[in-house]
Amino acid sequence: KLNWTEYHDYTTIVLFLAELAQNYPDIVTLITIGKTHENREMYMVKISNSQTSNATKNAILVDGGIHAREWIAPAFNTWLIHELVENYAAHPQYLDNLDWYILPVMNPDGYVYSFADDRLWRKNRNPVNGPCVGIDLNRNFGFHWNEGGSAGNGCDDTYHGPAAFSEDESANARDAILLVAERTKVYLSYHSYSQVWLTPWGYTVDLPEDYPLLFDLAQNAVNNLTAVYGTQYSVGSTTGLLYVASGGSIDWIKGDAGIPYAYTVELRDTGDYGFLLPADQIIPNNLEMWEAVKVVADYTMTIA
Ligand code: 0X9
Ligand code: ZN
Repeated sequence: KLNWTEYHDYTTIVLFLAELAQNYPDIVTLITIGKTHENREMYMVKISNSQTSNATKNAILVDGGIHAREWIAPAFNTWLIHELVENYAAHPQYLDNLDWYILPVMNPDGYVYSFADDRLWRKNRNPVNGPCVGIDLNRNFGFHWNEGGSAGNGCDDTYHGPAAFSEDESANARDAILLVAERTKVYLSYHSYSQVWLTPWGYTVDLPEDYPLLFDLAQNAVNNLTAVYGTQYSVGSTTGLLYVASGGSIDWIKGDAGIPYAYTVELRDTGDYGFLLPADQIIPNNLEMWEAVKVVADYTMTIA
């Protein structure tokens, strides 16, 4: 049993997922999707109500923790899993009409390292580059890889790696995502911090042709989020609001995997604490973000 009054290490998170799968066998499947560089098991949680199962439900894919130090992202994802499953009776429509695939921690090695050694670690832990360890997994995805906003120097925090999908973690995520991509309409990639809801593209200042649709859904989601505590989020494209960054997960998700509504969401805060978001903000962060996710889920049910 997990709580959300503190941040949890990888072992504790995995234990929580295993228990949930055991307690709710008709709803939760824990899928192992491969091992990390340091040989940790990576998990994708499938949440699907077998009582209402059919082959045509739309699906929502969620990840977090691509960047190790962004602890609020796994903390939201585990809470989202909890809410969907253990609070099913309060909102059965979200499981009766949708399937969910959640990758709560996409960079387990980095996450463990950020607990044990360096709280501000970002990359994975592959020492491919001599003394400087790690590849930025959010520069390693294979759609317009290495086309700007990523580093070729292995000592840099945005090092894109020796090739697209060179890393175990990004390759495992790619393979697992491709298996479920067809029915998946929405992808939410949780990061922190800065309170922005970003659309593709990251590799170019050009906007996707369906940008108005992506923008409207995001803006509606953010409006309901803000209604909870007044927390402000900005909506826009990655290059419009942040910077050019190629090799990011959402670009590949939209450009290659063909999932139309692909977003990067940067959670609390705007810099007062930054990556060191105090644990007493986990629950408020999660409650307001849940309102946004519900808007997305309601919409996803209507996509043909
Ligand atoms: O730079 C990043 O990877 C993300 N920001 S963070 O501060 N969490 O590192 C933004 C990623 C935006 N999406 C793409 N680059 N496609
Ligand atoms: Zn990040």
